[in-house]
Amino acid sequence: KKKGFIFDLDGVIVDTAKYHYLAWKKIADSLNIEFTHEHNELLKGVSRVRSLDIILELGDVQTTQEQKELWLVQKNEEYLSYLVDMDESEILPGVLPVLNYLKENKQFIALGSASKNARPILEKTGILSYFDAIVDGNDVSNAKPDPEVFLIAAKLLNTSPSEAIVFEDSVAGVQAANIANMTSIGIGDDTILYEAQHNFKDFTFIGTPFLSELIEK
Ligand code: B16
Ligand code: MG
Repeated sequence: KKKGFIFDLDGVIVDTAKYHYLAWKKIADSLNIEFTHEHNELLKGVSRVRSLDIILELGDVQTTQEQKELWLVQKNEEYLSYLVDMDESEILPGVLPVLNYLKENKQFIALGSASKNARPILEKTGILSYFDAIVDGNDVSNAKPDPEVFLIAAKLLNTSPSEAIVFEDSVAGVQAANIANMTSIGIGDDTILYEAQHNFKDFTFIGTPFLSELIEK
């Protein structure tokens, strides 16, 4: 059988959250807003624009649209500077074997990410060619938990939502997959991602029997 496997990017394929954090931290520091790693959890899977709003809310800062645009550009430039040296060593453990298994078994593979920088990250890490479709922050207007990103991905893969499987590390992403009527697989802490149908701490815990069962189901 041919299923559609949809991967989130940050927190699933690569740990870019640490770079997002450093870049936002610079903006927050300049505004004297306290911004911790715990606060950073609130930004996972959330769009760039919404992330800035969350940080400004933390500091109770009100500002103009023009100023926000400047900070958004500044943040992204800082973020991109951390991606310059990115290579395949940043792919999270267990991801490549799963991608290879799915390819060998002729499954469809898509990316479903909120990031507008998804394509260069896939290129730099050398895995762009695995993906039959890429849906990212440039293609969607509604953020997760809205299922838009995954529905577009399934459509591009020519699979119905019930034949699609989503790997997600964020609560909003798991909810989006569930709303879309797709199989949701949480990657990370199962006490946080308890809404997912299946959960694994990371991809090294996903064996081929589990994958073949998903394919045959
Ligand atoms: P960018 P994902 C998301 O990626 C990140 O989790 C989130 O923290 C970030 O704000 C968002 O991408 C937008 O990223 O600024 O590069 O457009 O988890 O949906 O792959
Ligand atoms: Mg994510």
